[in-house]
Amino acid sequence: MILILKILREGSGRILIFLDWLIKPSITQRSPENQLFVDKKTELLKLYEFYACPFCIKTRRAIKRLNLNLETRNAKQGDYRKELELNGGKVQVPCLRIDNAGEVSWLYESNDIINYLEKHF
Ligand SMILES: N[C@@H](CCC(=O)N[C@@H](CS)C(=O)NCC(=O)O)C(=O)O
Repeated sequence: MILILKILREGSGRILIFLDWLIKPSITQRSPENQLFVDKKTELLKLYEFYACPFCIKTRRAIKRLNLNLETRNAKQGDYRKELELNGGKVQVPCLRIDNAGEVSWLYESNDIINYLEKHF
């Protein structure tokens, strides 16, 4: 049963990736100076994600729409997964790692992440 759900989720993720590629969001335009300023700020943000997770696709789409150059980290396995579990508290994606002048916080929930990004950018 769990396996079937996983396959369905992975499958729907792949369909969403295709639709996301097909229907491009309109992208926020900035002056080069403003974009540079925003790029500097987004250096402090990292998005932990799975490639085909529907919630991550939604979040990545918002990142694209807001024209943010934000590093994404594949937490499916390996060091980033361990890092997320150990420091964030659980393996759930998407999760935004926010480095606020050396003070790190971990923001879960796609809607909260999108709200945070829309508020700050
Ligand atoms: N309500 C959450 C749902 C996130 C969620 O269910 N993520 C799944 C992947 S699609 C997850 O992290 N599962 C943990 C795992 O598969 O180990 C959100 O909107 O971000």
